Amino acid sequence: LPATPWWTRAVVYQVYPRSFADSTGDGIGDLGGIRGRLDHLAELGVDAIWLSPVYPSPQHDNGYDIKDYQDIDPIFGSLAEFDALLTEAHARGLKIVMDLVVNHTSDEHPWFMQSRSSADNPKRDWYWWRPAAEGGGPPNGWGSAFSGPAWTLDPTTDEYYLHLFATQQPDLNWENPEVRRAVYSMMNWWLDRGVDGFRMDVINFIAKHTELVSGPQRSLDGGSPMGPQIHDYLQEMHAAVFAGRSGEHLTVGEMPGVTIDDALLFTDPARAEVDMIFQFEHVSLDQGESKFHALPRSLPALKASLGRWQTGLAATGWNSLYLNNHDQPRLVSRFGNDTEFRYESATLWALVLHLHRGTPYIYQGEEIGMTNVRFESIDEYRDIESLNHYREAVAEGDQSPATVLAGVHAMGRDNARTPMQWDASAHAGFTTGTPWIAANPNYTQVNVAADRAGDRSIFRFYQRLIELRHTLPTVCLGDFTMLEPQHESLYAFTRTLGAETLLVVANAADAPLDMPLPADVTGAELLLGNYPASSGAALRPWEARLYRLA
Ligand code: TEU
Repeated sequence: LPATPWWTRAVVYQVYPRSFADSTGDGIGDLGGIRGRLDHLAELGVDAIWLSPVYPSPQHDNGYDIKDYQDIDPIFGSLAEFDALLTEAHARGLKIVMDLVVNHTSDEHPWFMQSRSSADNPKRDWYWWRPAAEGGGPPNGWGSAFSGPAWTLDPTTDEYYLHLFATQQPDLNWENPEVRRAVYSMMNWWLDRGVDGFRMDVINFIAKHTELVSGPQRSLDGGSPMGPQIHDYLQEMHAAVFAGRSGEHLTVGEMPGVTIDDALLFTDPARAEVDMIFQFEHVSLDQGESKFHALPRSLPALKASLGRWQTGLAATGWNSLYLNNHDQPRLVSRFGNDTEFRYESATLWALVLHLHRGTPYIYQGEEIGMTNVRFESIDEYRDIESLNHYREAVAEGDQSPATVLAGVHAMGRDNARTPMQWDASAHAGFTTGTPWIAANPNYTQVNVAADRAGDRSIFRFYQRLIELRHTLPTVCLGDFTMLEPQHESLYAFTRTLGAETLLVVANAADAPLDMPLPADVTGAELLLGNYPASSGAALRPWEARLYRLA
């Protein structure tokens, strides 16, 4: 067997600290809360934790707006508490991967406060400042991901600054080598402290298409502002931060809008850029004119997309595998049936995803089948993206407020951000205080304690999947072949390594599927399934099976 990096055999668990566990009673999750729940993660069996941002922040975007890269926000704890978390995690064999948010800072970061203070400040060029376009208005037509223009006029110097996200998230100018050096030195500081890698927020956006930055009015229109210098920056970062180290790190770049060809360049180990990326193709298929206009879902389209990425990165590079995270709706609500077949469809997608080739990511609560939430009023929502969208769309008046709210129900990011459901006690056992966002009312049924006590436990199913990855090289490295790509409800594929072939068959539908399986399973061993053992060919609603073929 080829010697492959540790992350080819690993499963990563994403913690969104604000919503995971509150140890102080202030209603906001914190590092103490995570420490108190490390056994949950160790028992699940994951190899690494990716922590969404815990740095000091005004929290306009729940920590993705950072004002100090080398400290911990007091709402989450302190550096001492972080060190304790790291030590305790490492003692359980869990690595900790930090979120690296360096496309932008908070507008309260001292760098930006200096930059905005005068046109000749030494840090002026650390951000994107431009005069108004000829005839007035923003320098170009780019829109912010959170509604409105991507440029804000700053009265101090009467120039605009660029922010691809919120007004409070000004973009750093990576063309300035001082910016790059400052970021690398901060990364080295965290690695020296013992962290095990970085998940890099919108890292492909750090390189801007300069022609568009200064150029004519042109909308971003869901396209990518990524400039060609991106590969130079990532190679430079690798050389300055990772090259001299042991290699036991993980780097995963979040990259909206990239293609398989881009991904091949980013993840080819010979190019020394990043280990893997989060791509967005499969989570964009059901988005219409905006992410809040959900389109009907198509299993053949989803299979075609995920299958293309499997094939595309088979010989070179590596995939990361996810169906939800803190920005996406809950997978069981989006791709499954979160009422009648919640257990079956949650485990079906777990089996399907974890048997693809790549590194699987579990988002907190996924391991117990947490669902989307439907708050009755927009006042119960907290996410800046959803709130801005609601305000703008209602003001435009093309849709009724109820229709706009329905879009938020289906696609809003708060679906993923309600408190982790630990047990049936008040606020799902997340806090003894008042949570910053209400718990999903279904916590009385859907919670860790109930799941683990039941005879159909989603948590135990994930445990088994992780165990399989840790023990069967074919799960990690086997070649992927999609079967029946056009079928409307059957998700089937094989994984082959040497003499061993694994078969996945899954019926992603509420109705049973009575057809011959796409491979001969005579004498095959059923390694895992989400229904009581059966030899029948018919697949029951949301039934999924994993066979080792004879
Ligand atoms: O997200 C980047 C991104 O492109 C989207 O997923 C975005 O969150 C939004 O949903 C677009 O519709 C990253 C972080 O994951 C996200 O939480 C941050 O808000 C964003 O960057 C800015 O830092």
